[in-house]
Amino acid sequence: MTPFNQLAPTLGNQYQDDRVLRLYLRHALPPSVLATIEPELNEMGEMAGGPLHAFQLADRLNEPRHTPWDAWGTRVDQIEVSPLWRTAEQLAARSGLIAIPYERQHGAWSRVHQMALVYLFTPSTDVYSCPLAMTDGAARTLSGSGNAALSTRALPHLTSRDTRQFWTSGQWMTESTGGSDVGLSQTVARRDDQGNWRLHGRKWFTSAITSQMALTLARPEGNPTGGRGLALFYLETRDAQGRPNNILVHRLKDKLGTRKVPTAELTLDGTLAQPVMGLGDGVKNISPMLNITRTWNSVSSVAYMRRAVALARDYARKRFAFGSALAEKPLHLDTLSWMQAELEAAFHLAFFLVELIGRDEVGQASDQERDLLRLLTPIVKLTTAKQSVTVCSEALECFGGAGYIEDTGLPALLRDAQVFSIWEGTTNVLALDALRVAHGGAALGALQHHISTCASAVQDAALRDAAAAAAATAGAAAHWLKAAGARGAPFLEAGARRFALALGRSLALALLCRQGQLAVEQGDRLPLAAAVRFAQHGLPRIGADDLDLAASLAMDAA
Ligand code: MFK
Repeated sequence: MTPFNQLAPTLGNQYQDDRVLRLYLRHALPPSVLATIEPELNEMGEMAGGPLHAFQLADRLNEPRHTPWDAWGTRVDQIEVSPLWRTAEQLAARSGLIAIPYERQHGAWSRVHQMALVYLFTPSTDVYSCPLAMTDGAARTLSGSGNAALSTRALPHLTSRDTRQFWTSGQWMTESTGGSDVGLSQTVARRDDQGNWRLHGRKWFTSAITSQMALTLARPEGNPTGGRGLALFYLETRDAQGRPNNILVHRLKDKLGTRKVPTAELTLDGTLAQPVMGLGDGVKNISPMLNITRTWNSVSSVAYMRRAVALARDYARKRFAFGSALAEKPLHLDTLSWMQAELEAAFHLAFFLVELIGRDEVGQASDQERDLLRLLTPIVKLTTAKQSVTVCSEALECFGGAGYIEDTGLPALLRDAQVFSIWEGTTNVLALDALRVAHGGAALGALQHHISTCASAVQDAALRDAAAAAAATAGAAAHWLKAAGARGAPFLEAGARRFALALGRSLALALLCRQGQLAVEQGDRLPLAAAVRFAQHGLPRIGADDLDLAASLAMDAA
């Protein structure tokens, strides 16, 4: 008897096959913009589903290598990245993945143009999106810094399409005193005899160490403690001769996922650096970078969900069990439709954020939109990251045991997705950030207004209940904020995650409903199906807490 071999899942052109992306772009972009960028999307989609995906599978076991010394005892700290990463860097530069929003060929739509390409590129390049995110964040921070000398020096490299000129940037914030509580940083900045600033300290988690420059935080000697006493510094990792800038790489991190990303522990041992924007307020001054990298995180979270669903869907057609293909089994279809609804919701959240950034960058955002952008950056990051872990985990299960086997390439999806909720601000730290923004100003009102506007555009009967549920959930969250605020700070803090998720998921549903209405008018009922499905399972409740009881439960102490 011929032994049975299961057909592996395969991918087609990841732009052509992406109904959600294509429909969104058709509705969101002026037709002339879409016509101009579509060939690039098509080409990226072809690569991502074809040669790049094959390369990724072949490159699976390659990991970055650190060589501290050369044969003759000179400290070199050479880092060799995987062949896939070397190709990804070239492709990213040539495709303008950083350049596009700075060239601004399509005005406010340039961010959508960039992120649509990033969305296609990301799942086939093993988190090369990490250095790209930080590069974009550094470019954005420098271009808004008012520091002409540093901008003139670095921006042409960061935004270059020429692979020989292109630089990436690191974002070196994390120290062992606190990943989230950056104000605890111990790195000191001191002037040398020539009046140059030199940094002394240990950075505990620096991605990606192969970058040519980094933005980092250090405390000028004599400054007060906390985030305000830190200053934002620019450094180049090597001098003109290629020697390390008094940076000692101790080791690369042994991480659960993102295995291709060379993340280092290092000591700054008199590293030459320049202040970017004065000698204080470092946390505030680096926040433009954080907001850009958090947006990349959101888009990457969705991109991973998209890849997980694409593979699981293809497999459902190829895998036969109990007499039929998985694609003919009602329960398997129910699972896939739940995954697709989560993906579509996350997609619209992430691209709504991208649109807001694009408008802000060209000065077209209203005050209300700027408030929304500040509130939604943490909310969209934390919401989509959690969705990505859940959907990638479910996708592995769609393959049964094969999803747990390394050389299928599938486990890496889940391992990588797990980082999205951890780096760039954990769920709880971002929820507290969102809480502070919502508590202090007009942003929550702007969000509720936007959700109501989406809901009121809905006419289809099947969508009306879903849209009303979105508005009601956001209303309940706003009501909770008032009630918990009246009870005191611990009540607010305890509910912050549920509050942020309630807002994120109600906005996602409202956007799905709006998209569903537009599509229904053109005879397409799939976005409507996603909205209805998401409404059935997707809206969290938030109520009054008994904090003492919750604390006892948490610590299992009667
Ligand atoms: C796939 C692509 C993904 C990208 C890959 C990147 C890999 C890189 C790996 C990493 O670098 S991981 C490290 C990331 N670390 C973090 O994200 C830190 C998480 N912690 C926080 O975000 C904390 O909330 C924070 C450090 C900001 C708290 O610090 P502080 O010292 O308590 O600051 P505070 O008081 O919250 O804020 C100081 C000022 O900055 C305030 O303004 P004012 O001085 O005017 O009051 C804040 O409003 C402002 N601020 C803080 N966060 C902001 C912000 N402004 C705008 N946007 C923000 N996000």
